[in-house]
Amino acid sequence: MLDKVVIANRGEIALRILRACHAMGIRTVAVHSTVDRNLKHVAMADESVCIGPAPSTDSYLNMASIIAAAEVTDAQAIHPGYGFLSENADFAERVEQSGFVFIGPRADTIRLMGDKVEAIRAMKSAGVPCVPGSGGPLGEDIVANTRIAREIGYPVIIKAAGGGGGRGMRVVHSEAALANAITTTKTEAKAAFGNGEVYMEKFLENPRHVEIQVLADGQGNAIHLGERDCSMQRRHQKVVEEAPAPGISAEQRAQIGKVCVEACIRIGYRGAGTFEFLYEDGRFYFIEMNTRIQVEHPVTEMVTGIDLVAEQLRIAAGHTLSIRQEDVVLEGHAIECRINAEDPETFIPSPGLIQHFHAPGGPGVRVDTHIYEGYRVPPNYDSMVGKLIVHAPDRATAIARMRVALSEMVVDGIRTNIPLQQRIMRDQGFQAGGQNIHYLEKRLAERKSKSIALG
Ligand code: MV4
Repeated sequence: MLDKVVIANRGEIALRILRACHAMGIRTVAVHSTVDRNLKHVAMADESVCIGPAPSTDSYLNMASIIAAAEVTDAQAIHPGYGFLSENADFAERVEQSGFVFIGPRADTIRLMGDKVEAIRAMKSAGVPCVPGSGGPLGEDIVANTRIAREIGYPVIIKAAGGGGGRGMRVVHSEAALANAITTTKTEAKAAFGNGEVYMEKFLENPRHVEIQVLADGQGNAIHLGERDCSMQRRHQKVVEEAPAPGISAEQRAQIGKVCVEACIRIGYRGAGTFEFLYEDGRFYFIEMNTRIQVEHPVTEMVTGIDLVAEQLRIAAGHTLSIRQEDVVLEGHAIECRINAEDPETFIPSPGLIQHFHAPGGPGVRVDTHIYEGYRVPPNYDSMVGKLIVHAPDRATAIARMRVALSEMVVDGIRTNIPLQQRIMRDQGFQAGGQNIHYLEKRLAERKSKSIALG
């Protein structure tokens, strides 16, 4: 097994990684920015290294500082968590060239999935169902592009090859708007990602966001751990996630899961990964692959009983997968509410001092958070300060448990989105299940117009 791991992240995920390491007898090195010296995992780590000032570009994105921290502490491996450098192929490459293990896929796999055109090409040829589209980058010829759009049928969406996660996209409803949309998306993509390549897909109007979790050892073995529904989102930020996805049958799950597993084996995938799909009219359409552990991984852990971070560490240590597909059994239903330090009405970030904190508890309740009484949420990073996860025999019971847990939870001193999460848990549409990606934003817009109308 690995003997010492650098945790190249902060907040709740750094604590989650530290817990997995310590449970496996692996020593930990916390790397942190100057404003983060009071993070909970920094206090718990075997060693800690300050890697720079508050701005993440100077600390959590500073590749040289993080690798230097691994060198001075004589660590063996680096866990990137999510965000920051987790999907940076150049970082993964530099980590390995410096003689450390990158806890994630090979650098060339990360690079492949970072180029959405190439990722779709690879997945399509591996038999993964994709959205009808250009099947490659768009050229300059507007006549050719118009023909592609006509074949796909309007509306279409123009996406940047270097984009992803909602950045660099434009919907086109008519032929008249096509040429301009392509030009503008290209220009923006070149400026934002240094890559002006764009591609075209059929625009699906009312899909759900359903993703498949996989684990692969890079030695010819892969399994899937079922799906998560992440359709409850606002501005490409997930708000609530759940597993399994409402209305997906065991047969459908096994079928799409098998396709993902075969694709993993085909590309020699290593580590934890997520296949992102749009799901509409009973069909899956691949859009992107994430090559990291994700924020919402706990809902999968709760329904499978598998510790995904521990599996990442075992795979990084060179072990073959010890879990067989037939050993993956889904039990019950899990829901995660992201807890953000933000105003529940305006969504404006609300950093500051946590004056009181009471974590909820009881059967099937899990709290993944780094906050504590007296902790000051800095203004420099993402506003997510924790995740509340519940597990129950069925979805209705999970919602009931989440309602109780949210009502028990006290985070005083800052504003949080707990009131928003309480409204979602009481919402009839959410309770019905299976809402699409536009549902939450529509409900929020309705509420806003009502509050204006009522003064
Ligand atoms: C789409 C789409 C509809 N049709 N592609 C947004 C994030 C990026 N991962 C892909 N996204 C979308 N791609 C086609 N062909 C709608 C979205 C989309 C979306 C997807 C998942 C979760 C939330 C979303 C919110 C708006 C748009």
